[in-house]
Amino acid sequence: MTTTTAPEMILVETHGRVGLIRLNRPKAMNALCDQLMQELGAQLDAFDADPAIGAIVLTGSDKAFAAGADIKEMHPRTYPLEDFIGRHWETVPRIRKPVIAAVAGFALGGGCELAMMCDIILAAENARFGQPEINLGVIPGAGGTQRLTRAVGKAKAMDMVLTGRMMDAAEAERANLVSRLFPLDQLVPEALKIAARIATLSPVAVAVSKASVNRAFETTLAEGVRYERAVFLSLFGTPHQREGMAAFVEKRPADFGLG
Ligand code: CO8
Repeated sequence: MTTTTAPEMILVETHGRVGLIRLNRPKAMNALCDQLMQELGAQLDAFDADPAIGAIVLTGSDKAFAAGADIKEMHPRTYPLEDFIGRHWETVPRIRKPVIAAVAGFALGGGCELAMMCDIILAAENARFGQPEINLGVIPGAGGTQRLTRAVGKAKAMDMVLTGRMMDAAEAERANLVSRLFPLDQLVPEALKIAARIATLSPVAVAVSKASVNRAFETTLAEGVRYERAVFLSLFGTPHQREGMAAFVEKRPADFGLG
């Protein structure tokens, strides 16, 4: 027998074919403790396995997406560490369905890293991003030095990581960390609309689009283009390619059989 406990630190909703996860530890600014990361990972896996879900939105509160890994939980740890690093942290990049981060308020440290693991970052005008770990005598540990550098370039990444300063939403959009900005009250509704649009499309094409763009961060241009070409050709073996192209030719909306 398996016993499952209801999550306590996340709120879960479904909106049609979109799964919405809200980080919900308001007293701790959504600090990412082990329990929260475990609950988040389990829910992401559950949405990924559910054919009724086509895309996922991950958000926090109006004040904080997440203010980082839980410093109170981390501070007594010594080296060598138990394996807490990465135990539940790599779920977003691992799952096949796209995850949209809808960031309002603080996205700091592990919170900024979690947002950067997502496939699209949307931000409210009050969003603030930062990698302040240097203030704690450590460095980012969930990809901050790598994903921030790839997103905003070396000069700005060094500036953020070495000084621990925060970037406001406008600077984050200018620096290409964020794809679109919205007024705070529009953030989650707009994220749900974008996710709903993605969720109407071919799930196979969506999953391989995510994988293919992510490949750009992991390989050379020539290898990446070869990978993309092989995946592109393989889609001609799917009914969705036939339906998508037939619908265009017949001037009608495509029906990918998603109900
Ligand atoms: N961890 C634990 N508790 C936190 C955290 C945190 N990261 N952030 C805020 N809190 C708690 C505060 O302690 C406070 O609790 P209490 O009321 O019990 O004292 C409550 O949330 C509210 O916070 P503040 O009173 O500080 O609220 P302010 O509005 O004054 O400030 C800030 C908000 C600016 C967000 C401030 O709380 C802050 O600077 N927080 C810490 C930010 C930070 O340093 N983040 C980086 C953490 S280290 C990290 O993320 C490493 C990631 C490595 C991941 C590796 C795993 C694979």
